[in-house]
Amino acid sequence: MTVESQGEGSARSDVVYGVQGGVWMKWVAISNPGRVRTTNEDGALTGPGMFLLADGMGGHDAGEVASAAALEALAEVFGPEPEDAQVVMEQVVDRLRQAHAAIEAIDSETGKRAGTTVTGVLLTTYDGVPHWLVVNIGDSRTYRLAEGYFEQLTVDHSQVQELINGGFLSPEQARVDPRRNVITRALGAGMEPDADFWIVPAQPHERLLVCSDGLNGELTDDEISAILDSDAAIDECADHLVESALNAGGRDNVTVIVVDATTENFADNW
Ligand SMILES: [Mn+2]
Repeated sequence: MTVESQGEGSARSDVVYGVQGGVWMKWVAISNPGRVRTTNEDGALTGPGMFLLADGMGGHDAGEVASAAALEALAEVFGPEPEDAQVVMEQVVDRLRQAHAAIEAIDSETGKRAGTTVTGVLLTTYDGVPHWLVVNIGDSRTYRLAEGYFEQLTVDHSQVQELINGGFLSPEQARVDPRRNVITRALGAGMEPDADFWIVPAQPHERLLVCSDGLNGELTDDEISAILDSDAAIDECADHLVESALNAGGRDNVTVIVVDATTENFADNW
């Protein structure tokens, strides 16, 4: 398990390979502070069958502590083999509640309340078959590209998402709306710590992207999809995504985890 370094600088993992529960995976994570912020409050946690990201808020003495606390709590869920999705979900709910209480107790020098989003996937089984347990609280995102079809697996907890649901904004308008950074759920920050979950079957070949809003705030879904849906290897894709977000302004910390996963033996396919 690796928690990518947070704080001042940029962090980039090597491409890592792993296999768990009949799913072969390779992944890479990059976390960049962006071009405006002096600190990086995002964090990433990766290991075979666990790809999670947290985007902290509240300033450097609060946000990075909050995102790290959430990821450290969730790291304890990780086991050597995938477990039943329902069991894992209950463990994640417990860990998120504990992290929420710890984050609410953080005493920030800035006076801003500490908080963090969390999103990503954990490999589980459902009816004995590999499934991804997708988790989200806040406005970080998990996307999937499979069979040429690109989709956001999560739904943001944000004010603009509620306006989209009500038909008042299009996703394109929401991306530039001044209210776009207002989130409605988080760990800490005096908010409700209720995460949403989805259980989706692992595909024969799929590419997953877990990202903070520093990516999708700068790039449209079409732009993200075009970069992911290429013959490029995951490390090239991850570099391209982060560079594109920086070139578009880099106004927030940008973190991406890109995963290729297959239920077929990669010795034959990769
Ligand atoms: Mn952010």
